[in-house]
Amino acid sequence: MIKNIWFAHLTLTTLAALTPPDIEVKITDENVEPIDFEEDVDLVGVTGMVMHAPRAYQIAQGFRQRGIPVVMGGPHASSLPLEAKEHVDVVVIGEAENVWEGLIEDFKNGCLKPFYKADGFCSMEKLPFPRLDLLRKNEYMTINCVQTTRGCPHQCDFCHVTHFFGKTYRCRPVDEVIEEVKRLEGDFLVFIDDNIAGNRRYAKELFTRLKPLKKKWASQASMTLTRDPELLKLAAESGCVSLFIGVESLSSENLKDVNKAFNQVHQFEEAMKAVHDHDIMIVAGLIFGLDHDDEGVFERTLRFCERNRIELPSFFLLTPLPGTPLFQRMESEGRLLHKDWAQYNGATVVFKPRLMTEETLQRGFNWACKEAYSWGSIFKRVFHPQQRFFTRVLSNVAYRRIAKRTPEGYLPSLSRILQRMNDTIPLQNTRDLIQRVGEKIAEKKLLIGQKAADTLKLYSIYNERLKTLFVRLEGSIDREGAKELVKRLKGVLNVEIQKVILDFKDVGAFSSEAIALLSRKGLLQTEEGKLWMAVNTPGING
Ligand code: B12
Ligand code: SF4
Repeated sequence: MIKNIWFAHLTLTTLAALTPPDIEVKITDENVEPIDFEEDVDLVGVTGMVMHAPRAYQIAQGFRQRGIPVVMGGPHASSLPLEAKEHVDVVVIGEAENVWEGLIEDFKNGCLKPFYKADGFCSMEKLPFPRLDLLRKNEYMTINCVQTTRGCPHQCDFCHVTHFFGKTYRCRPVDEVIEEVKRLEGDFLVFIDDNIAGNRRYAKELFTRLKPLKKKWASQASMTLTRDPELLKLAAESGCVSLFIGVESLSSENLKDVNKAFNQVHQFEEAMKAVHDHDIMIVAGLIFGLDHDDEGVFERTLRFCERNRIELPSFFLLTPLPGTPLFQRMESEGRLLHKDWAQYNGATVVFKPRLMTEETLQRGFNWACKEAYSWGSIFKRVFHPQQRFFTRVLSNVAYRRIAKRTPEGYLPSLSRILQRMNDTIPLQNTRDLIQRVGEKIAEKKLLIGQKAADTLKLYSIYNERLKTLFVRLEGSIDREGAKELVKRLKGVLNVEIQKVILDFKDVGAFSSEAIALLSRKGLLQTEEGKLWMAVNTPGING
């Protein structure tokens, strides 16, 4: 499976390149081959993300019991060096470039220190080319990986990148990148940058210089790239065929919460189209479990992917990674379920979600992963007028194989209902529409199209913990709209929903018939403790 879609991280190939040439180096990537714990080695280095930590510690133990010292580095060890130190002999915090050679020298002299941490970030100039020759080339989709930048100009709360690299965004000299790319065999490569277009000037120069090499490449970029037509065009012309884009959420409130408001929900569809217009495949990163996600999020998100023909939806469960602002927040709110790092893998719920239970989130996520790679959904997403149809189908088939391993899920029972409760009802009868002024309904009739909205919008969120449906209404309500609203609300009532709160604050105009109907049906009652409760209701008598 890995062979079809995975490329190797540059971590160990980079370390190997930093190792003095008189030292023999071997790389074992446990994703593609077993570890030989009996191997004749003097020093072992292990790397790993948070979810790999328990396994990294086991590996360390396997070698340490033979008396072989173990060094650990990478995202997890750098975030929690004291924890890592309990399991290994030496911890490297942060980048290795400025400390690795010294560490090896200390090892030779028998004076290894417990921690190594560079004084600052390394220079991006003259970095040695990673030792790709040490990888089992046939075990990956490609081993042609190159890094052009480190860090990201943004600071999304859930992301480990800013925590690791601080607010820096560092670029390698374009000449050196081009030289490295030229040396690669074959015509496809992956730029493993976190955000290849973080510096527009640099990216433009890089893409321009790549053009004559006639390579095809894939990478990751933030949504901001889609707002620069010139840069997007250059990317495509320089051979970009696929981009991982962090869409994250279809809710602006969610995006604001995690410091990612630069992703503008109303521009998403246009942005996806712009990327497709350049024949670039989209791998969209989407997170479930953010604080404004309710049970409707799974289906809503999947349908968004289908409507926009996103080739490879990549769903993740929100995961508070140690070191990130999200982790601090969740920990201080007492919402972390445990610190079993192996489960911090983006596919297991490890915190208490706000609007649903852990179980609903997990099952809904499982459902979305499986459903996205059902044939039905694949067909909806892969038919494009653009080229590379077979690449699209083949990568979907590879993802489908992985999705099949996801445990059974189900669409939460309220999902369909919530879709209907998040809708727009058009206004039909404008005759006796009257305007709401502050707390009152004014006598004055309105001319539709001039002041009143010609729709009634429903924004609904279900809080599974409180078993309460919150419905915010916006726009204008005529008699037909009120009837439809009553029908829908009565339809949602089932044993799970114990309370419905209707918020009329953003309703600017009502017809008197609508008010009469809503009041007759009890939807304007403001008393607490009842099944229905209305807030911000209009002053009915004007
Ligand atoms: C490429 C990549 C991927 C690829 C993997 C490639 C593939 N196999 O197909 C894909 C897209 C699939 C991927 C997936 C995931 N990834 Co990823 N990925 C990266 C990325 C962008 C580059 C990794 C890389 O090669 N870096 C370049 C090397 C040179 O840097 P480095 O690894 O940091 O190593 C340096 C130092 O850390 C240190 N060092 C590291 N290890 C060691 C060991 C020793 C002994 C020493 C001395 C030093 C040392 O020295 C190196 C040189 O300075 C990183 C981000 C990043 N900037 O690193 C994220 C990153 C590693 N991924 C991350 C995450 C969370 C994931 C996922 C879990 C996402 C998810 N929720 O599903 C999955 C997990 C996949 C899996 N099962 O492993 C996080 C890890 C966070 C954490 N704290 O654990 C990172 C940091 C990105 C982020 N947004 O926060 N990933
Ligand atoms: S834009 Fe992407 S890489 Fe940058 S901080 Fe946000 S999530 Fe991380």
